[in-house]
Amino acid sequence: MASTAENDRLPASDENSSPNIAASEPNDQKKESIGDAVTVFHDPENFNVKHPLMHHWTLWFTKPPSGKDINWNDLLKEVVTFSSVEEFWGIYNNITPTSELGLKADYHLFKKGVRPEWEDQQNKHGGKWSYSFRDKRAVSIDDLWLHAQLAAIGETLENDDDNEVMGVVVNVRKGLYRIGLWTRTVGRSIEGRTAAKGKEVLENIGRRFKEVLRLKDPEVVEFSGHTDSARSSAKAKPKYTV
Ligand code: MGP
Repeated sequence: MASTAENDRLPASDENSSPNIAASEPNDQKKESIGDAVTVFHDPENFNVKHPLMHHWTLWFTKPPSGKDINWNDLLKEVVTFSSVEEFWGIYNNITPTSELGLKADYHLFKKGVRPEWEDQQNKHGGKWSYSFRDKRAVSIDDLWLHAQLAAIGETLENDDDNEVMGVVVNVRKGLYRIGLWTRTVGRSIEGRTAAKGKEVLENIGRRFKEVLRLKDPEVVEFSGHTDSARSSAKAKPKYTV
């Protein structure tokens, strides 16, 4: 595990895992209702059965730059990889909340094996949905970032065969927090999928993301391709909106 600690709470250690689920006392009725599945109720004393996630996920951190000429890639640090619900909560409960990070810091939660960079082989044809929360004091950024992470690891942002979601990101900037969702494609036609279907898949993901961020209808979530972001920073015209 790489050390990126900005303070003692980052990164987390596995011993601190404190599952928040199924925390109530076990009883026979519960044992019956869960049938043969191996769950925490089978070992209530040690409480050590883990609930696997569909994918392994890696948390990354972008350190705020200390000087002007620091390369973006040098600031990006891998923190920890996990693959169960319990490990997620253990990490979540022991890292610095977004609201306490310095300006220019980011958290990135990506599928294991994907670097949270445009250049990664699995990102280079992709893009991101994103929304900027401009009233920093009014927004519960820690809750929203938690919801975004739970939606990603719980696989509720896309349908089973979409294979689009790469990860989620939160940026702390002067005057705004931004939460993004990176996708593998920009909705073009790929094998077995027309361009129209690709666009529909991406827009459905965008709509689910908008719900996760608790945004109202008039608030607009924008999608841009990474090549446009790389070329023209934040000024690129969005490709889709929901
Ligand atoms: P940003 O963090 O996505 O947006 O990119 P921010 O901070 O709101 O700034 P702005 O540029 O949109 O106004 C900030 C800068 O970090 C980019 O301009 C790039 O120089 C660099 N950067 C960000 N990302 C995600 C990448 C990346 O994936 N690869 C590389 N090489 N640089 C990146």
